[in-house]
Amino acid sequence: MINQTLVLIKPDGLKKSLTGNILTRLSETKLDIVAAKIVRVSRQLAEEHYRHMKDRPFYEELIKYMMGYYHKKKVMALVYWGEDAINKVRQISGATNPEEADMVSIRGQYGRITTKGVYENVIHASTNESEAEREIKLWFAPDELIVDIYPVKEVKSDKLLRVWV
Ligand code: 3AN
Repeated sequence: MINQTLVLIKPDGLKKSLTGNILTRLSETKLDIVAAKIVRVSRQLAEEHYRHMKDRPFYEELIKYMMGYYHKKKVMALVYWGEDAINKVRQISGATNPEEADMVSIRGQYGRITTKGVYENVIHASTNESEAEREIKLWFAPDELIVDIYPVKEVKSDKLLRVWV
């Protein structure tokens, strides 16, 4: 079944100069990249992304981690599309806990647990179709994807827009 998934290279992945390595590992899946950008993560975006983790004891640390506590406060967001994309990317990403992840998975290779107990696991990958839809719509506007994955509508707006001069 063809589907799509949100991938985030988290701030530790960017800080450690792992972007190329992670994209190379992901290219083993032979999936298509249909959207990509660098994002500075606001608290609001981090909280919305991890809203299902709100009751967990490490929630505050998790939010700070996603916003970036190194000087490189950025995340790379991508959408991968193709046959069984969600499972293929989850598989190559490895388990949530980088110490338990398969050692040749992305998290197994590059992740760590800090002395504070934060799982710095370098990558996020959507878990299922409904989460993928929620997350892709949260991180990307329709025009930032090169394919129409979900239905869109056109709205007239007098919103202030920033344009190039
Ligand atoms: P996954 O990212 O593998 O889907 P989730 O959704 O259970 O896993 O967890 C979201 C994020 O919360 C993880 N990527 C990780 O950064 C962090 N996390 C999960 N469990 C723990 C934990 N026990 N201790 C610290 N951080 C955790």
